[in-house]
Amino acid sequence: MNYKKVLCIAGSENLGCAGVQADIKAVSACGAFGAGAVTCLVNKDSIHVKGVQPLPVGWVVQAVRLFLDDPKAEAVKTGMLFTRGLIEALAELFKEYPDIPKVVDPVMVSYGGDRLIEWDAVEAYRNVLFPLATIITPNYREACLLLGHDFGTQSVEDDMAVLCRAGNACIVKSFRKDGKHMDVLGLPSAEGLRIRFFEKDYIDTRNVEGSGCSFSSSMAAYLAQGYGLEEAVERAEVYIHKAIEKGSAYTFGAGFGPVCHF
Ligand code: PXL
Repeated sequence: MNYKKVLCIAGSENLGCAGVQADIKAVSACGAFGAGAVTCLVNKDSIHVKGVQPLPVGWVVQAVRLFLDDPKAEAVKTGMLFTRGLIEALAELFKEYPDIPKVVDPVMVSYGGDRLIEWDAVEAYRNVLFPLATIITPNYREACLLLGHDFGTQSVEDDMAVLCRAGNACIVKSFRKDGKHMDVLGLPSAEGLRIRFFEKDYIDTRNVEGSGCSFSSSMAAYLAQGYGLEEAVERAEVYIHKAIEKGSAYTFGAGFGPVCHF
């Protein structure tokens, strides 16, 4: 038998709510084999990030290359990359592996509002990594940072076209409009960009730390198992909704707690 392997390239987060810890739990819960190439070490409590130690770019690139050459991955997911140097180096590396589906979660801010990226790296995402991504998964705040204006105030369709400009699909998470909560999916096709809205019942909980990490990782797990992109997105939507619902029953520290992965 063969494992369906997902390589998660992401930060390590000491509480186990977000980052590579969350990624591997989500991948496991969704039926695939989760591996982690750690990009940086994050120290935080349940509210704030207290410190970030990036690992050397060459070290991270070596970890990724070793996995992609042997044992090889059926899908890759990127999370917190933090520096422009790492984003550029990974983009160069990914060009050698064009056939592996790549979920790029452009992690920029934590739920507590702390910065998880160096500002000059936002540009690098747009210029070099998005063109190589199968799908990008910004949350609402990250979509605004990528666009340079508030997402969806003028035209959702126009903003999605910008976010999908490099040929990648995109799902913007947690967009609120007219009292509704939704994720907005843009799927490029020969007939143009197709937009889908996933409307959601709002779950009133602070246990959403790492929900973005877990969502993108679950999508990568489904892609690794051979589901098409749209079905992988649909399954990831169901998974994360259940994980947030279950997680809402728990208490975890004073601030933002985890989703319940299993
Ligand atoms: O949830 C965003 C996130 C992603 N990756 C790492 C993090 C966090 C939030 O704190 O620490 C490593």
